This record gives sequence, C-alpha cells and structure tokens, in this order.
Amino acid sequence: MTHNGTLGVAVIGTGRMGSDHVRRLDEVVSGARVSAVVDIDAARAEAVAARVPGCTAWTDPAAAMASADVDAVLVASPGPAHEAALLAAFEHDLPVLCEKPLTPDAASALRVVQAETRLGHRRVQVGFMRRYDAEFRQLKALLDGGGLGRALMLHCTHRNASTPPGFTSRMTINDSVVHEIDVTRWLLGQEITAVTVLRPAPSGDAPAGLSDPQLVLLETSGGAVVDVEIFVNCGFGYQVRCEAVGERGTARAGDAHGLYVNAAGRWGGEIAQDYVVRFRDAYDRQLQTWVDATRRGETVGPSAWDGYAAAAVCEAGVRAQETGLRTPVTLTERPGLYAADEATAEELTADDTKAGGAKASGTTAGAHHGR
Ligand code: ISE
Repeated sequence: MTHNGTLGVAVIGTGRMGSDHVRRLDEVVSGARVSAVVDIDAARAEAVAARVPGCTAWTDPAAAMASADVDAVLVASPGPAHEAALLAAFEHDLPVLCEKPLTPDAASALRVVQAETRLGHRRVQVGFMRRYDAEFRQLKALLDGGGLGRALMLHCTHRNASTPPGFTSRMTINDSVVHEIDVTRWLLGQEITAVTVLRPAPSGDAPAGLSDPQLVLLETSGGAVVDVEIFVNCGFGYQVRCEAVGERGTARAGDAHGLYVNAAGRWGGEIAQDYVVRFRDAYDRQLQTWVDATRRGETVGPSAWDGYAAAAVCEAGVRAQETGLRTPVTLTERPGLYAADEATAEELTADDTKAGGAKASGTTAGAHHGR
C-alpha cells in the first residue's frame, strides 16, 4: 500500500546510519518519503523530523508502525532493538529494510526467521550493502559466469581508520567481519562451515584490550577457504578489498580510488575515511532497490535467512576468537520460504557485467506478494 504511489517510510533509529538514510530517502531515492522517525531520544527524533516536510516524530516503534501514514519500515536502531522492531513490523505486515546485523545472535535471528515463515511471505531485506556495490556486483557476475573457473579462495582485507569508543573484539566479528561472512555466502553461493581466528600481537595504536588486527579463516561447504584481515585501527583510512582466486584467474574488488593524480613527483589518489563515504553508491542503490521492489509488492535482496546464517557464523567466530580453536558452524534446516533461488534473488544487470556500472537499478527479482 502506498499513498498516491509514494511509499511512506518510518525510519527507526536516528543515529549515524538512521539519519543518513533519512537524508537519502529525502534527497536521493525516488518513490518514497520519510513519513515518521522513531528514536528513544524524543528530542533527537523531533529534530530530525523537523527537517522533513510532513514527517512525525515518535519514541515507540510499534506506535509509529500503527500510523496510517506508514507503508514500510527502515530499521537502523542498535542491533539489540531489531528483533522487537521486526516482530512489530510483522504484526502490521509491513515490508522492512533492516540494517545489519539482523539481530545480535543466532537464537534471536532464528526467531525472526520463524516469525516471517509463519507470516507466509518474505517481508525483510537485510542491509548487507556490499551486494549493491558496483565492483562487488561485477565480481559476482564474473564468478557466476564462470569467467574465473571454480572459485578456490577469497583473500579479503577490511580496514577501518579507527574505532569509536567502546568497540570490542567481539564487535570486530559481529559488526565488521559480518560483511565478509555475507559476501562469502553471496559470492560463492555456499554456506560457511567453520571459523578460525588468529590474533597477532596487537598494534600499538589499538585501544587497550582490543585484538587488532586479526586474521579470520572461513571454510565453506564447497571446499573454498577465505582469509579476512580485519584491522579496525589501521589509521590511514577505510579500505575493503576482496580478491577471488579461481581455477582460471583472479579478480579483485575494492581498488577504486576515484581520481588518480600524477603531480609534484608523486602518483596516487585519496582513500575514503569511512564506510558511509566508500559505500555511498551501494547504500543509495540498496535503498532504491528496496523502495522499487516494495512498491511492486516484492521482497528482494539479502533475506532474514541470510541474516540468521550470518549471525550463526558470527557466533562461531566469537567462540573461535575466544578459544583459539577451529569452530564448526551449525545451521538449522532452511525453511521453504527461503529456497536457495529466492534467498539470493539478485538479478545482475548488464551494468554489473561490465566495468563502471554504478547506477541504481530496480530490476532485481524476488518473492512476490501483495498487501
Ligand atoms: C560498521 O558497523 C560497518 O558496518 C562498516 O561497514 C564496517 O566497516 C565497520 O567495521 C563496522 O563497525
């Protein structure tokens, strides 16, 4: 249901990502408007709402969702608040774009999967935005097209300039490596079966008590091995790379440096300082895809099952980090609602198979349902 064809979206959580999504819905994405914002901090919700014409401010997500003005929900509150927001959205049968993580642990993620299964149709898209990054999509198209032969390994680098106060070693898995966990499942179309974490002597720049950097090894159901360097206080900027090694070649996403300048006896370009900048196009494309699909009555992209699988791998990852042992991952049986073709339903477009295709696309396929 939409109002005059425009999707009224309630944005829950107005922190860094939430307020960036409000701006994106207001200024970048077509076919949607922010009709409500929710934050436990009433003053902050009101300040954000005041900047958007016709937007109301709330402190209770369920109350906002009951408003006639709300057709869909974007969840960008802290992870522990996601489960309640998702279950409330299911009560109103509202489509949801939920920021990662789906929920902070496998048991709560499974409760979300079970609730959506009872609903009988997919309503959740999880915000694994790398699936909407132009280079990652090109890499996916190359692998799917057999251009590299069978994928044998992925070498991943995930570096942040610095961490906010309170960032813990567990968060390096749950907040950061969760992206490589999703990318591995998506690029290879395989489940992750075991996790090992190696912790070198920490950098002198790492906050006390934080293991940084770390090397995370993922093993997959198809026999591939993935190594992830996670280094969240590297100091120089934000850098995410993924190199696929196949039987017949290799390809690497993440080297785009924008303008490349030769001047004053030096060569080079700039490095983005954080993910909001580095993945701006991916966030735009993700949100436009969600709005377009929702207006068509469809749910596409990373599913609640993908969110659950990532949470289960993260849980094993944290155990591996704490014990130093190779830790197997156990998944429950995949409900029929998330049949393999629907769970990864991403129709790659012609743009994705050639260099430089970064424009937003609403041509993804997925589960169809009406409201
Ligand atoms: C953050 O929450 C993100 O999602 C970023 O993409 C990641 O690079 C960062 O490490 C996380 O803290």
